[in-house]
Amino acid sequence: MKFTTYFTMNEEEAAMYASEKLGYLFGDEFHLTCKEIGDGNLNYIFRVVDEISGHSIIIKQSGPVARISDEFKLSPDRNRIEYEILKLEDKLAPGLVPKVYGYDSMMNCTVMDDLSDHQIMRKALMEFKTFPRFAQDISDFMVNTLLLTTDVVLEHKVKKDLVKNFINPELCEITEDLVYTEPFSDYKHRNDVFERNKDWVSEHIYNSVELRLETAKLKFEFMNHAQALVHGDLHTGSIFVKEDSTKVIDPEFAFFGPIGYDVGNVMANLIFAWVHSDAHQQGEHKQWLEDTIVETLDLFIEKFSLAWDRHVSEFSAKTPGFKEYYLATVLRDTAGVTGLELCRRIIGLAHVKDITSLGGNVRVRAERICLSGAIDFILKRDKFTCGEDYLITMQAAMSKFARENDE
Ligand code: SR1
Ligand code: MG
Repeated sequence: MKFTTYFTMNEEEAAMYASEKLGYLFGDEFHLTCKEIGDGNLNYIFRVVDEISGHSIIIKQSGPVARISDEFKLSPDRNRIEYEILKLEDKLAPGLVPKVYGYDSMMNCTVMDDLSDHQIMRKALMEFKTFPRFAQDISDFMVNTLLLTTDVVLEHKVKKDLVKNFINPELCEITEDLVYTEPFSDYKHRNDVFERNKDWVSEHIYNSVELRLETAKLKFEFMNHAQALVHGDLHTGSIFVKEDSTKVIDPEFAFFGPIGYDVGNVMANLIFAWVHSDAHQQGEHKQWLEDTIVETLDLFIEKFSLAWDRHVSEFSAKTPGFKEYYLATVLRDTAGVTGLELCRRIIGLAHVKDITSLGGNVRVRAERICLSGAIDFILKRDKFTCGEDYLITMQAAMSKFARENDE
């Protein structure tokens, strides 16, 4: 096989691909085996192991349609975007992304470090593990990849060139539909709401004209505010962790969009872990998550401000008061996106296991707490200026549920 024409590989073909094209990564003598280990919504992830040395690599291949549903036809070029962005992010935030070894534009695949000694963060949090470095690492990642790709730091023409290179219309369309539109109307009839919460969602979400208006405003900001090179899908399923290491993976949704899109995704997914721990009555873990929710945003704010002073040289951006104005808009977007992500993972097509793994009454309760908090995050988004504000809102949503349900 020469792999000169594109096709989606199976395990055996991926092992042959590695033998033919990637032998240089394994030394003189090797015996390769391969297993497809992906559980994401879009791509195929092949783990190739040399049974002689034990050395392993990952080949990530994108197909012409999403794995979750043929309805999503997507250019495999997303793999190029992912490869180029991982290289760029490795420069901006060293040590916080996997190393990439190569990209094949014919087979639409990228070869990268095998992070099997790490665990996907969502799964690890669902096993009630804690990660003391996480808030520090993720705030570094966000400040360095986001602020440093804005035009308050980059020369304006350099930034515009990057915007051009990372136009990502098909993946952005998924986000526009699944995150910003469908959870608030179900107009494409693709939503997937837990049966026992359907009436609640109709009453509090679909019937709210105010919510529809505010999410429409957020949607057009997402589409038109080419602020920084955002990861675009920064949930806990896109983060690998172990005790002393954090690695952000999967930047295929990346494009120039609002900084708050990434920060809000991190906040919302920590909140999912928090309701999951609460549902399992894991007091200590829940407390760690509360500290982490607060710390993540507060460290982001602190480091963003310090990095601004260090890196911003643009004439207008240095005007006194502009940093505070800019950061306030980022924080407002962050709260709005936190609310959107909380809604879409409960109402929309793509769910999260933190919630779907819960059964019966426990799931009903967890979903309503998240959705009540989400409504506040969206409608009152200019009121969320520090980490504590997030916790107060979620604790209030929990108390409200208890009051209304005689708990
Ligand atoms: C059709 S893709 C559904 C979701 O999976 C990805 O991870 C993104 O979060 C997307 O919205
Ligand atoms: Mg992904």
